[in-house]
Amino acid sequence: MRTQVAIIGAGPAGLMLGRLLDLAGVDNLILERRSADYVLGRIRAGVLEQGAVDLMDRARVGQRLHAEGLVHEGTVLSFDGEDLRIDFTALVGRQVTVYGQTEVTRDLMAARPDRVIYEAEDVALHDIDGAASVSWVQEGVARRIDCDYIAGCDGFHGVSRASVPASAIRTFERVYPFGWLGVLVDRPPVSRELIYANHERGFALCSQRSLSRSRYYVQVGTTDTVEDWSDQRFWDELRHRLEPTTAEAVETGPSIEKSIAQLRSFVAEPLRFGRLFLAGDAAHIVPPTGAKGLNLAMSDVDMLAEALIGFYRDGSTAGLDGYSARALSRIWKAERFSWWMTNLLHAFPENGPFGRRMQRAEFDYLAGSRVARQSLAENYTGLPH
Ligand code: FAS
Ligand code: PHB
Repeated sequence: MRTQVAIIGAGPAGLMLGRLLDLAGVDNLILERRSADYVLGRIRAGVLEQGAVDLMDRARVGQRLHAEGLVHEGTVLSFDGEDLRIDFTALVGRQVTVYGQTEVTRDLMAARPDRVIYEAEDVALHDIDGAASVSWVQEGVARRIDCDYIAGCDGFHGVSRASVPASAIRTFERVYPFGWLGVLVDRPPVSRELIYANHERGFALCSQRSLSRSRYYVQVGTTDTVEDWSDQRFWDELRHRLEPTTAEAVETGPSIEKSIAQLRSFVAEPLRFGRLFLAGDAAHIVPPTGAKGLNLAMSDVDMLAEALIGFYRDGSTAGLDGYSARALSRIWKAERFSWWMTNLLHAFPENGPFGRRMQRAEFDYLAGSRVARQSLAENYTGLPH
């Protein structure tokens, strides 16, 4: 068997890349180790930048997004119960759209029913510097496909980055001393817009998936487990951390999903190794505070698709040769913003009273400076692809 591009991973990055290549007539095959249901069952991101919305439209899968997505013109930062609204429209003339990653994945899955192999076991990359190929096991049968290029879209724990010799790759990492406990509940959101709260007990986030389904998070310790957190304990802690009238207005209910994500910042350099390219979480991780993870995966794939299509359309390798530097330039700016938002909004007891005063001063500066709020709005709504 042979294809032009073998894509490893059927998360948002892999599926979007496959879709864009399909539309441009570039043959590709996606290999996913999990089942489609398993991939859809992972509850993750919730906010799309305009660049990601535009990419969904270019991929001709944006119909449901425009019908069901919620356009948000701003967000609220709350510091010890004091709220500050960041008005995206007034500050930068852009908005974000609340539309769950699960729905993005569902829309992309529906667009390419056949060229994804799910439950592909033991995926392995071969000869990434020469005659590249990928092998896997499917229903007990060993299979292999030759390809021109491999796109590693298999997330942080995938096989692609792990296939690169340690001497050829450099990584940068910051692991945060806390995690996010997330709860999904079928109750109306407490507010029209998202609320990011910094309380001395810890961070909290009020988000949403629709007008009848909400997503809430609280900062927890790195050793906490889901079992440590009954629904009642979660709702009590969330309310402690919100401005009192907001806390009172939270509609609680039984959690339909509850999970803990550890927070880290991570970047691998470079993003190309011969015929292998890395995109999405395979290349980088951001703490979800700035809602950048999914959006970065989309901008990586936007650039990689343009480079691959350019090669097959007119034989130019310029896009492929420039992909790593171009993607990393945007990745590092998103890493910075996500790191900055995380430091602004979480409790860092190890930083002591001085550290808390620095957070208060940052919040007061935002409250008093339109320019500071413009910078936050420019980054949150997304820098250009
Ligand atoms: P993904 O991890 O989504 O997809 C990679 C795919 O590759 C998976 O389906 C996996 O099964 C497959 N795979 C892995 N190894 C393989 C192998 N060896 N062979 C074949 N396939 C393989 N971002 C936000 O913006 N907001 C959030 O709130 C948020 N919450 C998150 C919570 C968690 C627990 C995690 C892990 C991430 C969260 N993110 C969040 C980030 C997340 O949305 C990612 O940025 C996004 O899923 C990136 O998409 P992909 O790069 O496609 O990687
Ligand atoms: C979410 O709804 O899951 C979400 C929203 C904004 C973030 C992180 C997560 O910054």
